[in-house]
Amino acid sequence: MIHHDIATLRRLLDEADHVCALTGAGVSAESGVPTFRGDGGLWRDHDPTRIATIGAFRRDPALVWEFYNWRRALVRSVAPNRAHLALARLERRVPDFTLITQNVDGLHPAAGSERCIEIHGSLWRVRCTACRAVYEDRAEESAGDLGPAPACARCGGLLRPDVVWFGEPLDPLLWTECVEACTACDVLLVAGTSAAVQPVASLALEAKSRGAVVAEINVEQTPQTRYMDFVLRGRAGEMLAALAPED
Ligand code: BJW
Ligand code: ZN
Repeated sequence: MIHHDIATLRRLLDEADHVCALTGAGVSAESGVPTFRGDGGLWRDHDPTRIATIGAFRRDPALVWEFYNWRRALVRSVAPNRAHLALARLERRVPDFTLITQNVDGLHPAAGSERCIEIHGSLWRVRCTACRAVYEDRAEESAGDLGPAPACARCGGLLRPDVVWFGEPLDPLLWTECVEACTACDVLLVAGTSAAVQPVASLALEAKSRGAVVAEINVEQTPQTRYMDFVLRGRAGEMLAALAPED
């Protein structure tokens, strides 16, 4: 049976020792960051899920960099929203809290989340396709725009965003942390994700099979809705603020 009652879920969160949250692009939507799928997902005429691939980068690195430069500039101009802030508050209230985000925008850390696994990487790191050097890079002076073919300071190789594209493996250490957190948690909140991308989507079912209470927070139904114990149908900002209200 699926519950829809915020007060009951809030009580479960108050009583829980181990809580996880898994977030996706919908959590940043209220900050003005476009999601990948659904309305408003297009970048110019391109489907972002076709640009965020290693194949696209090999074919046309300048086009892929144009997309990432555009996103970096966009994210620099926005701020964390009520959803990010509520999850940062929840972390401070729960004895053991792990936030797993698929988002690469850095808005969870910016909101004050300290234990945040950015499992698909970060817009604010780049790495060299030749020597694999990794650079933290916020490009203050260029407003986020690294140009069409940024070069490695060490070897001159082509840099790429340090994100995980389709067909690429996740960082194995971070992935192990995600699985451990989801198998040990009492409650898992799954917010603003279409649950379409593996292996991250499997974490919710893993948590459920280990006995966690799983709750979906989304404006729409997902393929996982029917497995949920709680479904809060609405915007992540409003729902998460109700689950973790300000003192
Ligand atoms: C709101 C809201 C509001 C809106 N409030 N809600 C098993 C079966 C089939 C395929 C595979 C499989 N295992 C692996 C695959 C292949 C592939 C995959 O999953 N494909 C499927 C699409 C079919 N997976 C991979 O390739 C992964 N790698 C891998 O498995 O490696 C294996 C390997 C091992 C060894 C060697 C080699 C390989 C990697 C996946 C990487 C995904 N990368 C991206 C880009 C990251 C960089 C970047 O951001 O630029 O990650 S793609 C994109 O999708 C991005 C996102 O993190 C990810 C998930 O999207 P998300 O966050 O769910 O966003 P949306 O837009 O889909 O949904 C938004 C949701 O919010 C919607 O539900 C809205 O309703 C909701 N919403 N406003 C609340 N206000
Ligand atoms: Zn290099």
